[in-house]
Parts: sequence; C-alpha cells; structure tokens
Amino acid sequence: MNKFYITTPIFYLNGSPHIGHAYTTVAADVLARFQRQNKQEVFFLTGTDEHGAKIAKSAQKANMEVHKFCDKNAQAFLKLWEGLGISYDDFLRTSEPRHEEAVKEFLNQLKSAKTPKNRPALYEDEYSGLYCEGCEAYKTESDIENGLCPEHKIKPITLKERNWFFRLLDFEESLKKQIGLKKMKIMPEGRQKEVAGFIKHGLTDIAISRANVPWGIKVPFDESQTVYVWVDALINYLSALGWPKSKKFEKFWPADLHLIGKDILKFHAVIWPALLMALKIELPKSIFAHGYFTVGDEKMSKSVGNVISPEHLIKQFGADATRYLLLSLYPFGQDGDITIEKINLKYKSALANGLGNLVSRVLNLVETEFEGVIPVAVPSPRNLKNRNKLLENEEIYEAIGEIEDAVAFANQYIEKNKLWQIVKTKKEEAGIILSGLCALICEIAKYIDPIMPNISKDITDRLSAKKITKGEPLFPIV
Ligand code: ME8
Repeated sequence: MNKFYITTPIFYLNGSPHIGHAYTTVAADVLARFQRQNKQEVFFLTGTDEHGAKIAKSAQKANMEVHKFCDKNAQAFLKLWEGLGISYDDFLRTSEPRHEEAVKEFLNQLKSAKTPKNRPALYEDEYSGLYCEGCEAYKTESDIENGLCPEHKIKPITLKERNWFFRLLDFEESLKKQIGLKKMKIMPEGRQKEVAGFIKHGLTDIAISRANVPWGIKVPFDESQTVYVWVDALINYLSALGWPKSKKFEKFWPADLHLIGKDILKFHAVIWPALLMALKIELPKSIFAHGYFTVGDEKMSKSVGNVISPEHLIKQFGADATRYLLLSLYPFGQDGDITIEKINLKYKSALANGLGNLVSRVLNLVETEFEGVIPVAVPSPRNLKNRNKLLENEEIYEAIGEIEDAVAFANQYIEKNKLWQIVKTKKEEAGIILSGLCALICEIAKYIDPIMPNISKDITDRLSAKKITKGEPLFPIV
C-alpha cells in the first residue's frame, strides 16, 4: 500500500472560518477521499495557526484572554469541518505542546546547521524595515502601494529590532536546482515560473525571530525572542507527524501534496524548502497553489458587505451540495469570481434539475413501470473513465465537468426518446434503456463519491434496494 500525505494551510485564528478556508479544505478533502478510494494510506492534515501579533491583538480587541480566544475560534473551525464532512486525520493547533516541542527542536538544529556555502544558517542582526501584521510578513517599499499593504489595506508598522536571521540567500542555487529538476513539483503550470521569479528577484535573508511578540514560541537559545510566526506555522507539517523521530514521520514524510492558496506560495515554495534543506530533510513532493476568488469582482470583506458564509451555504444547500458548488464554479488553480446568485443558479441547473432530476425520473419509471426492479443487466451507455487521471492532477473542476456532461447526455436522451411514453408502448425496449440509465447513474454515484460522499451513498442505496422507489428529491428546491 502506498502512502499519501496531504496538507492544507493552517488557518489564522483571528476570526471565524470563511468560505476561502472552506474552499481549500473541501478540495483537499476531495483529493484525500479519492486517494483512500484508490487504496492509498492517506494522512490528511489541517489545523490552525494561533501565534503572533495579529492574533494577540484580535484577542485583545475581543476582550478575551488569548488562549480562550483561540479555543473559541478553533472550535468554530472544527464545527465547520464537521458540517462539511471533512475527513481529516489530524487537526493541529500550533499552541499545542507537541508542536512547541518540534519547533524548539527545529530551531536548535537550525542553530547548528550550515548553508550550502558552509556558513552558519543563522546569524544575529538588526532588522530595520516594514512589517505588515495582516500578512505577518516583512515588506519592502516596493511591496507597498500608497503607503498601505495592498492585500490588507493597512499601514505596515516600522520595526527596528534585533533578530535571528536565516541565510536564505545562500540557498539560491540549491533552490534553483531543485525547482529545475522538478523534484519538488510546483503546480499548476505557471506557478513554477512565479517561484523562479521570486528566487531571481526577491531573495533576501529573513528574520526568523521577533522581539516584543510575547504570544509565540520562545527561541530555545534566546528567550528574549519568539519564533517568527511563519516559521512556527510551516513546521506544523513536521510536528503533526511527530518529527524528529516517530514511525508516522518515517512513514508519511515527505508530504505528497501541500495544497495552498496562491497568496502563500513564496512561503511554501521558497522559504520552506530552504529551511528543510538546511536541516537535510527531504523536500515535499509537490505544492499546488490554487487561485483566489473574488465575490462580485471585489475582495470578500465585511466592509464591502459581500461575505458569503459557509454556514449559510450548508444550511441552504446541504453539506454535499456546498462541497460540489464551491468546486464547480471555476477551474481549480485559476482565479474566479463567485456570487450567491451564481451559486444558486448552479445548484438549480447542475444539481436540482440536473443530477437530482435524472435520478428521480429514472427511479420513478423503475418503481412505477417495473415494480421497482431493474429489468435487465446492461452496461452503461457512457463510460466515465477519466476520473482517476483528472483527480490525480487536481483537475477537480474538469472531473465535475465530466459528471455534468454525462448527466446532460442522460437527461437529453430521456427527453429525445420520450422514455415516459415508450415505456407504455414498447415496454421491452424501454426496459433496456432504463437499465442502461441505471448503470450510468451507478457509475456517476461512484464517480462523485469523493465530492459528495453522502449523496453518492444515497444514490447507491436507492439503486441497490430490493424494491427501488423514487424517494425524496436529492436536491430539493427551497
Ligand atoms: O495564510 N479564495 O492563513 P489564512 C481562495 N496561517 N482561497 C482563499 C481565499 C480566497 N478568496 N481566502 C483565503 C495563512 N483562502 C497562514 C497559513 S500555512 C503553514 C500558514 C484560503 O487564514 C487559501 O488557502 O490567511 C489561502 O492560502 C488561505 O486561505 C489563507 O489562510
């Protein structure tokens, strides 16, 4: 049995989970379920990023003690993942002792590590420059637009403090080589060029500790400093496996797939591999950075008033349909625009009037015209054979497209041949057609299992009942 280690980003706990977090996590869940079906031993990791100035300030603003604030928001993530049927194997919180231990070990090893140029990987220096607390990242003047961080629309703070630095620049050649050799695959196409661009133009040594940020993990060899929250966070991919020594680590490392949004590509495809190289730890096999969506062509934000809440979608459409809808609106990997109207329309066309209608009309004819028994064993009139190839390449949108084509084919076939009429006049012929459609629905049910596991089971159960009945609508219109 092969193994498959898949991760999502660990999400910041400064607020409740939003639909962007849901988007990545549902996609990771689809890929994890698919790999399990393909008999891979899967370890699916997600979690929360809890340290740093941003979260400490949010807790203060909420007038809560920071641990309590994190507990409350971590619960909101757990609740949402339960609501969406996320089948994670581990949920790591960076405030857990198991993570703190691994981070301290990592920092200690880094302290004695050497760069490819045989220099110490860490050195002490003064950082003097800009820092955006929204990104939790150091900024240069060229990153700033009109005095603001373009992503968070806040003014970066000016830092002047003594820190520990990591000699990232010494890793330039090694990074280029790894990326050139495609040992660590960066996907989808185009992102690799982006990373090559970062390496060519944007490498500087980076501060890996902060002074005056009490909410964090202390640097083990310098208690006046806390570990920079991004370094703390990236180590979650190791700490969850019990690094440095554990059976789980031996079994599952390197990660097969770090699934992330494009906003955090540099951290994952440049800083993370350099840190791993410094410690001579194998690099992840692949990184997939999906696109970002806007809502009505604007960044989703409370102030714009265009927030789509994942809880609202689950309440309106159910968990399975929400999973499907999130991934069916634009190709995974690209940017897209979503609105509640587009989601509603897609629900009606693809699910209620598409798949739901197909299942309902076929099972209805089996129930009423053939006493609930599929008349003959015939193969499906259409082969859905591309799923494995598509999902192995994270082409979730294209896989959904293949289902939608098959559903449209079957619904058009029923209409063109007026199946509800020939069932009255040419019963035998209608029985063969209907049996073929049942075989196709059975294939569709198997196909959609990683995307809509409950709907898939529901359809399979209906089809395998001794006496088939139409049953309740799969996707009611409310
Ligand atoms: O960056 N469209 O956490 P975060 C698509 N803690 N995906 C979106 C999105 C959108 N509009 N908005 C957010 C962090 N996302 C760090 C990660 S990992 C070691 C540390 C998703 O809470 C997408 O996956 O800001 C993005 O990368 C992530 O949320 C950022 O989550």
